[in-house]
Amino acid sequence: MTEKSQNNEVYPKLTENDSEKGAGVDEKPPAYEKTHGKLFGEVADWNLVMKAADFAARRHRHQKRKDNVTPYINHPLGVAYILTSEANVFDPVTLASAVLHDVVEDTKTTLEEILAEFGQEVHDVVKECSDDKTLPKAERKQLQIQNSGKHSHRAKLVHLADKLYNLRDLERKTPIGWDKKRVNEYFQWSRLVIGEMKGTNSALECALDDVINRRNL
Ligand SMILES: [Mn+2]
Repeated sequence: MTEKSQNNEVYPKLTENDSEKGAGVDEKPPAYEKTHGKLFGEVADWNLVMKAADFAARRHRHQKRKDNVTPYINHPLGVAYILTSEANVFDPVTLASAVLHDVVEDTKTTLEEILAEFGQEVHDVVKECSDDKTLPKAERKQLQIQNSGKHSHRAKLVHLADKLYNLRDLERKTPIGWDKKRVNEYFQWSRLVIGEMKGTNSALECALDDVINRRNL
């Protein structure tokens, strides 16, 4: 097989005539960009979200949810699925951030790693969604109420979907060691945090209202 025909198989849209502009494999003629530009974009988007899912699965691999049985990764994947299936959110940065939203808070993963692997935009959203675990729990909870209203739109979407997933979980099953009072307090605190993010996404906010109203606080 000649070198030229190999090139032609790898780049079928490139002309076979080397004397024409853009015939070399290292150059992409404008026509090639135009035909495949969108596909490249979608492929890159899918790859970002899948890479985030793979990364989160690896980092959360030893963790379980509060029932000590369910794998932790069910939660971030479920949060991302709430965004696509209920909130109509398909922005890849938001979805990748949703899948990664607990890796800094709950594993040894650093924000520097998120920046290096996923870029500035995902880094910024994950940062906004991560509590500072060096602070006492009561202070962290208070800070969520104070800060959630100042978050970016993407961080608010992730935060609302996270709360929706957690409240539905609590509604379904009381975690080990929790009594009714503690569950009710979690609902009340969540209602305050959510209240700071009104006007972000009506589907998420309606679903959150439903689950909170069912609780009869
Ligand atoms: Mn979470």
